[in-house]
Amino acid sequence: MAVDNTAVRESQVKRLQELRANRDNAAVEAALAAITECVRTGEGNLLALAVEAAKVRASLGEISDACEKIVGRYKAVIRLNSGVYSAEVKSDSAFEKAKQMCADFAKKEGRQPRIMIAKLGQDGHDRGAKVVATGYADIGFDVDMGPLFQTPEEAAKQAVENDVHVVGVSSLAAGHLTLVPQIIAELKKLGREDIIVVVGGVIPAQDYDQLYKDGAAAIFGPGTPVATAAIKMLEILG
Ligand code: B12
Repeated sequence: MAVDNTAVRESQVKRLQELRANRDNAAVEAALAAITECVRTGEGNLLALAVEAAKVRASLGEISDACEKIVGRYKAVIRLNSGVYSAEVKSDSAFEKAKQMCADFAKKEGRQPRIMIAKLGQDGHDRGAKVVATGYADIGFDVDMGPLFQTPEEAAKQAVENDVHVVGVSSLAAGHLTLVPQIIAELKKLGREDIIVVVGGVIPAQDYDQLYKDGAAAIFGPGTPVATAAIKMLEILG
């Protein structure tokens, strides 16, 4: 089934507006203040207070914000391993070819090809991103791993600051039709249309045409061998 990302967002915004218009806002404020106080003092039962806030129709975002005022927002750190991929595929001919192309690129350009793997929006699936980040590093790419939950603007800024050749958006939560054009537009705003954008992850076949129209240089779905994607990217860069 196709997910219409814009329609989902619009219906969520509408439901939140209805929720806020039809509740006792003073009761919500009091319940949220009790949460903030509990987090500040460490006294009381936070779960019970969150349930009370939900009963008076506070949203999950508001409940999180009430905690965040004191403890800030949790930042997930993506940890990468290196050498795992190369240890497994030593004698693979595509892997050897990708390594050679990478070396040729470095000779010509004076530096390794550099890729930033980006996780945009609310998509928390980080396994594919980690797998490909490790694989490309073993092939010889310089790899930057963006944090989870970046906005397209933040990711484009990081890509430009690090002067990457490629941004690889890993998308598994159906945000690609919105987020990919946005990051391409942000790169353009920063004067770096030359940075190519490729997309990996779970992308339904019927969305490929639109993504190409939006400016994606290549799309790599589940099961794409890492070396095959690397060769394709190096061909595009070449
Ligand atoms: C594991 C998993 C989860 C785990 C994620 C754990 C984690 N830390 O990553 C958990 C349980 C948390 C989860 C949650 C959800 N999930 Co989930 N999940 C999966 C599952 C089963 C496997 C994904 C995976 O790890 N694959 C293994 C990795 C190695 O493969 P990969 O990511 O595809 O990467 C490969 C390629 O795609 C490509 N690639 C990927 N990224 C990149 C980047 C670049 C640059 C390149 C070149 C290539 C590339 O190369 C990789 C190697 O071949 C898939 C189903 C599936 N079979 O794909 C659903 C799936 C992705 N999930 C789905 C959904 C709907 C959700 C939830 C929204 C469910 C819910 N209602 O709460 C939440 C969303 C949470 C969030 N905030 O993101 C849907 C997405 C539907 C869509 N895209 O239209 C899927 C497809 C299941 C389905 N059939 O409906 N999920």
